[in-house]
Amino acid sequence: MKSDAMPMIQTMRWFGPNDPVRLADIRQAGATGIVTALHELPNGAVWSVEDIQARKEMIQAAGLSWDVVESVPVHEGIKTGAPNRADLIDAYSQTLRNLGACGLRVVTYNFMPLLDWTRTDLAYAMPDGALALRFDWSAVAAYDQFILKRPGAVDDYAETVNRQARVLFDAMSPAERTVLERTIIAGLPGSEESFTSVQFLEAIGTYRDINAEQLRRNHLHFLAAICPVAEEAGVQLVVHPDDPPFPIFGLPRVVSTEADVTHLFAQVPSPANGLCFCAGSFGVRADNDLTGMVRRLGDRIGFVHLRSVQREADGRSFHEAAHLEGNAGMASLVAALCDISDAQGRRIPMRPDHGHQMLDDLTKVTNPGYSLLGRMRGLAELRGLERGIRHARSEPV
Ligand code: DNO
Repeated sequence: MKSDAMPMIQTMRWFGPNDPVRLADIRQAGATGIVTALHELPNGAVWSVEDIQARKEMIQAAGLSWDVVESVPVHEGIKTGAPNRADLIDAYSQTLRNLGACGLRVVTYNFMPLLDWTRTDLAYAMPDGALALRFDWSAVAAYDQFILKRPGAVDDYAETVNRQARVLFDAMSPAERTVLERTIIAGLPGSEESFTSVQFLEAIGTYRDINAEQLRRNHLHFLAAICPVAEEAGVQLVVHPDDPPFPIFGLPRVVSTEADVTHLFAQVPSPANGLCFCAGSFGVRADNDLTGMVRRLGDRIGFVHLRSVQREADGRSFHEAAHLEGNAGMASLVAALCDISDAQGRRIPMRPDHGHQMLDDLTKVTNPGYSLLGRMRGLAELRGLERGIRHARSEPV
């Protein structure tokens, strides 16, 4: 028997004391760790040692450990390179020092302009009656052109998509149009930003002079400044990829592919510069070879989101499949994760990302993607998969 098995650390995301899912529920679901943030603080605020410590103790009192911070949001001023960027980076640095002082070791962030993750339908019915999250490119085009009315939007979509968008929009009731608008811009859990369409259009204007190349420069500027601080604080920063992994609403996205992240690591080689490997986000692009990416980027991966998307025919649209279904190829992905963690001799925290709204959760108010039972199913399937893989290799499990 091999003695070097390094099973993944099984965690679940928790949105803090206001989350309808309780810490005790997460413990019963089988996770040992929590992924959370001080969601109540505005972007850019310094997280104090006292606040961090209090949250950590609350988690420990429930018999769990706070394994990963998701996220310390990066202020828009850092992404756009605003005049106060240095002050904003100072504040971020102080938060990292405080997290490090409290024993937090992995901090997730993203570098998506304005929007974090985005969907167009939060209740897409699966054949078994469970509800999934869906991203429909024609619905994005419809919102962009007919509700947001972004100048030039029509040119960002193929002719066929524009035709479908028109048909879709014309068939929608005013109430359905409002739901689409709120779904896209009101902020999904963890996004920390929320807009009306008027505010969103105005905010898009702040990116007028920022193309992908400039956004990349701003990201590298942030990393070059922050990684030495993170190293000193004993913290690894892990970037979450763009979700979805391509530009939307004319806003650039620069953390969408293997080449994107390899560039970041080449330019800022600090060990504090890491990756949150999100299978669902990268997996929307058929040209992202998920298993190969895990094998090649393994030493940078500090945190893993396991989720599988089902890509749809137009190459942009997708919905969230059950964790072992869809396009991810979850078995080979988990096998690769076992290999890299064993080879490096370290346990990597994972969480079942999102889940269907199902069973009793269908009648409850839940955070989209973060109801308990669907994620519990996901965790159960994923931990069984890992166990089975390790058992088949005669590793002690
Ligand atoms: C969505 C999440 C993202 C993620 C951030 C990281 O479910 O994966 O909101 O937390 O992009 O900063």
